Amino acid sequence: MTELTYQANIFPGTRQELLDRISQQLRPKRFHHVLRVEQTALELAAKNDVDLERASIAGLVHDYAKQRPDEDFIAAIKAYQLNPELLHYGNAIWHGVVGAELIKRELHIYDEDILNAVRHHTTGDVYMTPLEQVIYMADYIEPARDFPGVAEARQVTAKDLGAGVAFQAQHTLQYLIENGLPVYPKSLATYNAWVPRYQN
Ligand code: DGI
Ligand code: FE
Ligand code: FE
Repeated sequence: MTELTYQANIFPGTRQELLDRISQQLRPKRFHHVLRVEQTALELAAKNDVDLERASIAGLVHDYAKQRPDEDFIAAIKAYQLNPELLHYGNAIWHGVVGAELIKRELHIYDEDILNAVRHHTTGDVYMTPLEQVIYMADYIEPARDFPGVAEARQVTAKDLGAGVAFQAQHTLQYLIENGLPVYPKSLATYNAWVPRYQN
């Protein structure tokens, strides 16, 4: 387990202070998921030349808002004048897109690469920086994830981060459609941007 010493003042405090803030927001099971995502993100970051401190912080905060009540998200969508279309979705979409706004204001993290990694960690996006790709994939393949295909997802991602993104985009869209769930437009855009590109 890697415990980074933060040096870049991206979060105004120590890693332990960030852990304390996050553990106040999350039940233990979710908190432990977040720790595993951080570790997986550090591994993917090292392999893909991504800044380790940003990978650690983004991994730790990516689900910061996951256990907030719907009213908090609805209030934030209105207060910060986010796209009103968001009101048609729910926690699955809000905890990333709206969660980033709460992280900015409550944790004083202003690094846009980190905030975008949080915003896009559930749906992906057409363009994703290497850090955004690392967080999107770390969340999907952290060691406790157990779904049919996770072993292949880990193999593909170890070989090529972008191919991992394509794998997840395809399988998530498939899952949503098979279960009759609403597809957030960005999830479809992610599929179109990434999946055909990786077919050979
Ligand atoms: O927060 P986590 O559980 O760690 O993981 P996540 O943020 O990737 O959320 C995964 C869930 O989000 C999974 O159940 C599928 C769902 N999801 C992803 N894209 C969409 C979506 N749900 C809806 N309704 N629409 C989407 O486009
Ligand atoms: Fe999440
Ligand atoms: Fe997560």
